[in-house]
Amino acid sequence: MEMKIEDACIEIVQGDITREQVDAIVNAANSGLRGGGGVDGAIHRAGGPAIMEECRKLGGCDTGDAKVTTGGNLAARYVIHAVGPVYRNGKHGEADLLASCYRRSLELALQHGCTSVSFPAISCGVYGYPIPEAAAIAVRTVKAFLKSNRGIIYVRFVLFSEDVRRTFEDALNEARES
Ligand code: AR6
Repeated sequence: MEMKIEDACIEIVQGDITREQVDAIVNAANSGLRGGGGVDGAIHRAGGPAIMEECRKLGGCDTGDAKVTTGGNLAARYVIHAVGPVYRNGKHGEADLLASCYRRSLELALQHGCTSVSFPAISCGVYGYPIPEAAAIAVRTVKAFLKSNRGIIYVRFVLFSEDVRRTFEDALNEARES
């Protein structure tokens, strides 16, 4: 499924983000940039040790922020490591922090000359964010960014499971009307 925004396009697909042929893929990292399970583990496994070598020099990353490394052996030139919030009850600034992850990732992608970026469902695994809320924030934030910035022409949400993919599609449909 896709949606056009100015000269750009948001696309939702189901798949493995490590296989994306885009300028940058976004990782759902932790604040130590130490690697872990989920999509983080998959990206480090597929991209090889060069990614962790750079991560070690970055001194961690605040929640809601992002940092860039090489893509190592991946087809993507860069990995943008974004640190999503751990979901508690929604009253600890989680929505703002999650939106900030998407915005900061796109800002960094622009600064590095990327025109295409793929995102996973940040915070939707181990960090426990309710998927419908996370999907609405993700889609809304990316749409707003593409409306007010030129340069990135292709943003893909690459969702691992069918239910998460469907939930992101629902959020994209809702965002068409707003
Ligand atoms: N491609 C696309 N999506 C994936 C892939 C993949 N290869 N593998 C998993 N997902 P999570 P978080 C989905 O837990 O909630 C790590 O240990 C997964 O199904 O990876 O932000 C980090 O080091 C889910 O929908 O990230 C942190 O400590 C989504 O990616 C912590 O987990 C995100 O799930 C971050 O937790």
